[in-house]
Amino acid sequence: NLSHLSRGHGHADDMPYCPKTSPLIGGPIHVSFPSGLTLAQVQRKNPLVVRGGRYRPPDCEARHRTAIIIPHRHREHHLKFLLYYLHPFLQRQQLSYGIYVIHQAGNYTFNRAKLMNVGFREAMREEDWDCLFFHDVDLIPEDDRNLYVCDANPKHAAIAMDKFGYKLPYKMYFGGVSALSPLHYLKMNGFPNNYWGWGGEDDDIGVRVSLAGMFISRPSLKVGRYKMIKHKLDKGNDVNPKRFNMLAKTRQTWKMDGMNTVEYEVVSRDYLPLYTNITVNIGTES
Ligand code: UD2
Ligand code: MN
Repeated sequence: NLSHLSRGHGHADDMPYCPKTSPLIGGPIHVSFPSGLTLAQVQRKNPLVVRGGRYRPPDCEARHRTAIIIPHRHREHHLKFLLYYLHPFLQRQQLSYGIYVIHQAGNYTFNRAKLMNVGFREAMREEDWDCLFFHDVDLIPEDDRNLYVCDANPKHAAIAMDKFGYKLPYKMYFGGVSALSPLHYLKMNGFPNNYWGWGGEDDDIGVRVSLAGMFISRPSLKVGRYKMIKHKLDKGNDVNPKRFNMLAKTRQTWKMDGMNTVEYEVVSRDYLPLYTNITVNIGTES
C-alpha cells in the first residue's frame, strides 16, 4: 500500500503507523443528552476535524480508513448528539475517517436502505475507504472497544441496545449499525432499493449476507452496546405493509435489485465542518 506517498496536508511521509491497539481507548462511555448542546460546541471540541467531517490522527499513520454513512431526514436534533459522541469516539480509536449524512430530499416515503446505496457510491467516489459503517442517526455507542473497523465478514455492531434490554432481539438481526468492506458490499449487491417506509430492509440485508455466502460477525455483548435516543415513528416513514411478502422473495430478488440498479440524483453536496451532507433525490416507489 503506497497510499501514504500521495498524501499531502502537512503529514510527514515517514510517520509511523499507529499502534495496533490505540492507547486512547477507554471502556464504557457514559451517554447522556445535554440540553442546549450546539453544533458550534461540537466543532470547538473537535479542532482537528476538517472540512466535510474528515479526520486523520495527527502523529501516526492510521491503520484503517472508515466512512460513516448516516441515512437522514428531519432528525437534526439526533444528528447533533451523534456527532457530539462519534467524533471523539473515532478519534480515540485513531482512525482515519469521514462522516457522510445522506439526506433524502422531499417528503416522499423514507427509504433507509436505498440511501445507504447512495452513501456507498458517493463515499467511494471520494476516497478508497476500507470500511463503511452504516449508522442510524439515533444510536450512540456506549463502549470505546467497539472498534469501527471491518472484520473478515460483514459485522453487525449494534448488538446490544437499551431498547432491547441490551440483548440481541433475534439471531438474524442486522439493524441499527453494521460494517461492511467495499468487497462485502458489492458481493451482496449492496442493499435493496425497494423497501419504502419502516421495517424489513434490515432483515433483507441480513439475508443477503448469507445468500452471498458470508456470515454475520459481531462484537461481544459487553462491547456492542448502544443507547437509542427515544423517538416516535416519523411522518413519512409509515410501517411498510409489504415487508413480509418482500422478505419471502429476497432469494429471488437480491441479484436483480441493489447496487447494480440504484438510480438517484444528487441535489447538493456540502462539505460542512463536521460532516459531508449529500442531499439526494431517490425518486418514489414504482
Ligand atoms: C429500526 C432499526 C433500523 C431500521 C428500522 C426499520 C434499530 C435500533 N434500528 O429502527 O436500523 O431497520 O428499524 O426501518 O432497531 N430516519 C430519518 N428520518 C426519518 C426516518 C428514518 O432520518 O424520517 C433514519 C434515521 O437514521 C433512523 C433510521 O432511519 O435512525 C431508522 O429509522 P427509525 O429510527 O425510525 O426506526 P427504528 O428506531 O425502529
Ligand atoms: Mn430509531
